[in-house]
Amino acid sequence: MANLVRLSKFLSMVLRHKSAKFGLELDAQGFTDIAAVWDVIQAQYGERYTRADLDAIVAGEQDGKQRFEVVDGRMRALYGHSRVRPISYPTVEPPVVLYHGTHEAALPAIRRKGLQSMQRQYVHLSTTVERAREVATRRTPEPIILRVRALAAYQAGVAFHSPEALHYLAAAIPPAYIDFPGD
Ligand code: HQG
Repeated sequence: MANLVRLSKFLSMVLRHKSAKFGLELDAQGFTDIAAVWDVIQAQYGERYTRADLDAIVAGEQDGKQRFEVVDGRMRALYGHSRVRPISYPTVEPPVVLYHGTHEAALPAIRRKGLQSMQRQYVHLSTTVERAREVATRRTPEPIILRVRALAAYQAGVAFHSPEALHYLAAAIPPAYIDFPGD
């Protein structure tokens, strides 16, 4: 079977960061014709992937996480854009608690300044401890799981967005709403 994770990573790179390099024009909300995306895939990989593989990635089948959406024949990355191209997500009420996995070295700064979006446009928060741990395992074998009192933050005016079911985005989380392990 063709490697869907590889294709998903390629499409994240193209639709989040490098659309111009691949000749794609994104509209103000980050969409481009899925036919043009399919052309880019064929130019890059020849016949390695099928059109059904592209649909599988849009559905998140490669690892259960939805990173893209297609609306009326147009496709976009749901989040993660490096350009100043803010997708205007609706604001939603978050669950009482969300989780963020991080690494030991980041803790002093997070205690002082809270969670910040760093190189991305938003802080990424997970609905489950397991997912938060997976995210942090990209950086460290011993993740630290922070518990974010999301509903309280929301009630105090922090805006939350949820482009897909397992994750929430926020511009920043002040330290007052973060529970650190061992405190
Ligand atoms: C840390 C993947 C110092 C933060 C995953 C993290 C995720 C701070 C790192 C998504 C800090 C940023 C996002 C502060 C936060 N001082 N460090 N004040 N605040 N940090 O990669 O959350 O596969 O930008 O803890 O599935 O690790 O791309 O964010 O360690 O959902 O679709 O700074 O990326 O999605 O790292 O991962 P990242 P993340 P995709």
